[in-house]
Amino acid sequence: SEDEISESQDWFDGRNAERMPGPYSGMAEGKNVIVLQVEALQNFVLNREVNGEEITPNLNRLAQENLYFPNFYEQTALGRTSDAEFLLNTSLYPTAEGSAYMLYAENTYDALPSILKEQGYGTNVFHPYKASFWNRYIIYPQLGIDTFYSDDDFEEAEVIGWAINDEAMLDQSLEEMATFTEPFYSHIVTLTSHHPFEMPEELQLLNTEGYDGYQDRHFKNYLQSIHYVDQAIGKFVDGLEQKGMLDDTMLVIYGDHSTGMTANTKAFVEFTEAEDPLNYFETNKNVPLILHIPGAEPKTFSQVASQLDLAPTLVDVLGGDPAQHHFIGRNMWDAEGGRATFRDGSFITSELSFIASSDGIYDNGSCFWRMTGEAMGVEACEEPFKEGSKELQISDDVLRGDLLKKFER
Ligand code: GP9
Repeated sequence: SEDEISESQDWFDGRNAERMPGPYSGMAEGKNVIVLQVEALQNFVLNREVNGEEITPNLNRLAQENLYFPNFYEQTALGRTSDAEFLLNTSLYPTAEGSAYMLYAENTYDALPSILKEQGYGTNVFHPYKASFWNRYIIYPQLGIDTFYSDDDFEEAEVIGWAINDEAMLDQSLEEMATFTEPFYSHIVTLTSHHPFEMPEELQLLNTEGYDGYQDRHFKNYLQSIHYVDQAIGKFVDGLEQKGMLDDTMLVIYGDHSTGMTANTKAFVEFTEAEDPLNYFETNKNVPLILHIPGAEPKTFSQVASQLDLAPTLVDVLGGDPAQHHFIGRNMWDAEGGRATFRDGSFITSELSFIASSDGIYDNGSCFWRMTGEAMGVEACEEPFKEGSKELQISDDVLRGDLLKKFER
């Protein structure tokens, strides 16, 4: 309706009026952009050892040598991997039912690839699976993706789980990228570390003694799988360096979503100290974000940020103006205001965590003071809850009404 259009437009105007250039504004202008979205990569494996060996030595090094957000959260819903892509590209929330990729594939979007295309970028996605899965081949053109390299576009290689292994996939993607006209935007969506994380014997290179019991097999498999993917990522980044491409590339690495391990996976709960509901909630939503911006000094950012914040933040670093677009997320350099709101209304800020009740009744949710883990009355969480709920509503209105087509540009 007309009312919805003007309400949403006003809301975006308000959000845009708050935007400020970040400390790396324009620093990667004209650089290539490679976004490595890693299947089921969670933050709890970084900087941790098993039997004295690092699980993710390459990601640990990359986090240390670049910009690292250890308090970064995933906001996917039923659309899983596709929701993470959607959050990255549009800075809108996933849908509560179904998935945006399936329900709104033909909408008009104000998406990162389209924006970069206007700045002269070639845009593409590498994902070695069926092009029709998650409706990708329908929505990608709407997001501004020129070329989609899907299963048939990769050469044969050993299949692990759903597709050719990440090492071969990354290798082939790199060879292809090296032929691209610059600047380019490449979104790589990995797949080897997909649930149930089973790896061939000869690629189980981590000593997981102590995690081999029947109940914990899942956790053990996950560690092996992520250890393998870490090695593949290390090789990919070395390859970028050897080809002289790393200095001309803004590289973004993050985990798409949680592992699906529940509070019943004993080894996981023990390893992450996620015994109580608050720790489990926070650990389960926490994925790493690593940004390589050529010339930026290494730094770790402790603020809360989320997948929704990627598009506005990247546009700013790449020399565009996020205030000219319709992003719900915020600039993640803002140390104070960070909030990760999840599809069910739960949220995490630097001070508070709110776990929404499954009956949807606000008062039945649980509000915690994060510093101490102390439970608070729900009133303490009301303000950030309302802000997040408003964002969810705006996002839903935009999708249902295909409003981005109707806004005055
Ligand atoms: C397959 C991949 C599946 O293309 O996206 O990942 P999922 O969505 O099941 O995590």
